[in-house]
Amino acid sequence: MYISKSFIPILKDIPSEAKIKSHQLMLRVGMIKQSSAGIYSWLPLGFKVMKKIEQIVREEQNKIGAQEILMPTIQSSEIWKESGRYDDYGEEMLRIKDRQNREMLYGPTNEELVTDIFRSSIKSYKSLPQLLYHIQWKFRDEIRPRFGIMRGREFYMKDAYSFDVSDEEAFFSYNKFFISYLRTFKRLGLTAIPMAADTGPIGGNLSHEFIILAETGESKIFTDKRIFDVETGDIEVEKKSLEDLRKKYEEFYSVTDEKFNKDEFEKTVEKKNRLITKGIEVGHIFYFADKYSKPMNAAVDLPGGKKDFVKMGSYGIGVSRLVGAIIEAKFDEKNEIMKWPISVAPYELIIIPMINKNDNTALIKAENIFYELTKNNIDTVIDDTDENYSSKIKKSNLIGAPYQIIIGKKSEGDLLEFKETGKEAKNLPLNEIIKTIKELKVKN
Ligand code: 5CA
Repeated sequence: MYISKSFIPILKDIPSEAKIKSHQLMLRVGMIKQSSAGIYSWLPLGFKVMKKIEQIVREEQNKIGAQEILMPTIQSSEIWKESGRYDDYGEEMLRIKDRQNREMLYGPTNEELVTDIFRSSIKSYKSLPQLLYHIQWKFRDEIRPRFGIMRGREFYMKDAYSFDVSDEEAFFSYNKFFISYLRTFKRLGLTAIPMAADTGPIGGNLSHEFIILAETGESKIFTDKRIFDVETGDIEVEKKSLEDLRKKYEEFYSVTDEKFNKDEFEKTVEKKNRLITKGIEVGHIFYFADKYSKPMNAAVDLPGGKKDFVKMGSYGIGVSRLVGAIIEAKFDEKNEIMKWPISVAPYELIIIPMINKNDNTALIKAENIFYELTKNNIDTVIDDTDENYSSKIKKSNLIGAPYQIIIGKKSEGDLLEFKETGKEAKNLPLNEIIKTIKELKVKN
């Protein structure tokens, strides 16, 4: 793949409508294009990053035994009337009428739809637990869409749902998602802190938001700094160790503003450990027992012959929001260097041949290297434009490939000029470069 043929519409200046660095960078390197308020097209660079994030989210869901399904974006109003949320949801729900005049809606979340799927097939406790998830576009007619894809109207979400026979089993499911979220965000190069949260329109009484610190975040948080030092370690997915892990976090006061209580904060957290700051909510989990299963009559047979409504929870990750959240966490605005974690970088490496008009030796060398790297599954692009060295490096820093190979005077014979973005260059043979990158990828 060549930069000259890629659809990467880079802008010279920072677009004035963008107020935060993730929105600025995403517009500047052409990751997205606004289509209407809070609704975006994803261009190749942005789409690649989002798909890599999605895949990590998927792998971590699969690891705890969640099963992937795909539910539609358009839903019938009938099930929402059954749960009682059709009116409650208010103006945020985009309501549509089909040609038969039937009331439909563009799904803002899927508790009703998944409960309907569940109740049509699962009748016995023997089939529980069921953990189902989907990764799908959602629509919420947000009153104030802003900050680009951070608060969009149409956005991409991983949404999971758990069905259990008892509260105890349901907490086990809740804790499985809790640990899987910590692992997911770690693989994305983020430190996300679980914080006790309000349940809002989803309902229930147990809920955590997963927040990453950022001045531009929309969530105000009140926390005991020591929560940042909690070690997750290699936790087994079994009841006791998951419970212990959640307790380790819950030892420290850590809440969003809806749950904040000044007296409690000051009583439980020593002054030196208090942190009041802002953050971005990248995930949110809820336990709401039979809030939906009861009105929608989703019950299973129990061992003694009785029947009971299943106990449910739901678990969301903002996949499209994460693209912006990673930029907020990793973009060095002053030096204009984007440091994507290798796990989600749009390209893992950019080859920068310094091209002379009448001599294509550097380009041919670049193509040979490209071939070798691609054979080793290293996601690579060649900057074949005729720009000068500094403008190519500048572009590469904005796109944010973690590594560069520069083919110019300093790459001689078998030794190549190899640079980790923002650091000093080294001279290394290609097999060493491949080894370095592969090792880093395994760690991720
Ligand atoms: N079904 C429940 C639990 S999964 C649910 O919808 N939860 S939520 O409302 O908290 O959304 C889940 C995640 O989606 C949030 O943590 C956030 O990361 C993301 N999200 C929510 N609204 C938006 C939005 N308007 N734009 C971008 N991402 C959003």
